[in-house]
Amino acid sequence: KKNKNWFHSAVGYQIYPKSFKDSNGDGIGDIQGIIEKLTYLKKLGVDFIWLNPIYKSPQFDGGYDIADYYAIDEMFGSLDDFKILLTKAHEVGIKVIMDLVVNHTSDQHPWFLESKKSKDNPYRDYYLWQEATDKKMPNDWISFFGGSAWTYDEATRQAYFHVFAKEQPDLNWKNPKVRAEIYRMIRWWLELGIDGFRLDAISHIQKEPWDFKIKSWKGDGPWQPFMNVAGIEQYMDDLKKIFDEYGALTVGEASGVRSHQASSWTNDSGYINMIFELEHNTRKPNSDGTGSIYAYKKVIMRWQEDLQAEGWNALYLENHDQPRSIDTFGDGSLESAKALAVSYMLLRGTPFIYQGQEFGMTNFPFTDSSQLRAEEVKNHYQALLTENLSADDALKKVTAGSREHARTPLQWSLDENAGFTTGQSWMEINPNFKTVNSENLSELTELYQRLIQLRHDEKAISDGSVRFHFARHLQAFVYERDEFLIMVNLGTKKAHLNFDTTSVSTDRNYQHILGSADRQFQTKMLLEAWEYHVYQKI
Ligand code: ISL
Ligand code: CA
Repeated sequence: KKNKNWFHSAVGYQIYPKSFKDSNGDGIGDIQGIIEKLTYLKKLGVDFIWLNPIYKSPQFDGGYDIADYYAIDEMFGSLDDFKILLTKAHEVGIKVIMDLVVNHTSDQHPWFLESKKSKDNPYRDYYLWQEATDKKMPNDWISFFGGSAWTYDEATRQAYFHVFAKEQPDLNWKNPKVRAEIYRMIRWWLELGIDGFRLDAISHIQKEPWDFKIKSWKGDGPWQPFMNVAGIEQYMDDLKKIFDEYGALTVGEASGVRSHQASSWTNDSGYINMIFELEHNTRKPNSDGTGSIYAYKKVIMRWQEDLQAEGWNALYLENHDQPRSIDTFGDGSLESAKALAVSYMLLRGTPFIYQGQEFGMTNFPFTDSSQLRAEEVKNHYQALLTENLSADDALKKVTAGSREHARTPLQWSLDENAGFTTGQSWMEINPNFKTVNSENLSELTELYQRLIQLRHDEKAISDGSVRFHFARHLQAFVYERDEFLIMVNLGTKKAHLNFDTTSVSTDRNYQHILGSADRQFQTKMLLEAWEYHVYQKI
């Protein structure tokens, strides 16, 4: 009988299919490309892959604008290709989870095309329409991508609601027909044999009444009317029942679910298995796009502690919405990438590796706006130009901290086009691929392999407790997982650590499991830039 908590020792790998591997030379990554790389993934040791959306989509927002929930977009292949991927992945023991995007659809989805037709169309209430004029929207709420959360429709003289782009109208979850459609679709994919879902923007499906007044325009303030709003429980309960029926693996992207609330979302009776915190990267980026290690560390510690008694974290450094961690939290060096890997891979939770992170892919050196691909980034750039910023300054501003950095094609090898495609890549390949590629920087990959192995083999790492030390140190990240002691210097300044001041029992023997240098444990440690160690008490 399979262990319900198998994911405690598992590691996930996130694939952004468009940029993973192109199999047919059209310059766009595809399902057959993923199939080609299954041996690579198996060798890395990951237990499951999460695919960013591959459904039929106009691709206004990287596939997060779905026009048909039951079809694979042609650019990625066919449903048959997908079935082959499932079979072959399962053959080598890799599970497959898909993105579940049900807060909104594309404005090209047949439901919305119908809905737009008239006020009495049977699909009108699939979306959120309200009386408006071209000058006055139903309220002053704003969207995540900037501007009003409403778009006025001249033909029917009403406006529809969208928390993201106007090309992504929000579904009306209050409508039981909508829920029935979504639940049917979820079952359909689970019946097909997928192993679970990453729940996109799930905390936004419930909204406050339209007359709700936004109390603060700072921080998360503007999003309060649609972030984890009371009433979401009934929908999450429905979803949980379906997931449980199939034993589906579920990871929630649920911004607005605070660390102290996340345990009830992810404990044994919670809606989902695990949750991504979105705080470590939305908080604080410095003006040059780099992040602050201390802010990162504090967020991680709080989430670890708040979910310690019950609940489960999904751990990650990178995803398709964030720049590359080697440049945000590291200093671009291989050493920094290694230290970062050790800092999070052994925490309590299920770690995810984002494609290319395992061999140190970096941010892209943007020089021209023609290199931009994401529509909302292009729009932002145009808006800055109209505000009289120079082209250079506008480009700098929109690319600092931009998700575009994560979406450049994977750098497999020294071959032409980095081995990603034999054709013209849909997005420019990072010119550093001759040094940064999966063959050249296997040293970092080997470290990931060892860390994955530790998660698989050691009960203390998969299920043990976590305890932090030197909590107020600005850059040293030190924690115990039962008999394991992990210490990482996440910075270039030397870090002095005196373990006599901690509860770490220094009279025990420590075996050096891995490290950036060969160094025995001492009660006083001096860690050089990016130095890391893992010790095990014997
Ligand atoms: O923006 C947020 C918080 O500041 C998040 O709440 C938001 O839910 C998150 O950015 C959503 O991201 C996901 O959904 C988007 C898509 O563009 C992203 O790529 C995806 O990860 C819309 O579907
Ligand atoms: Ca292709």
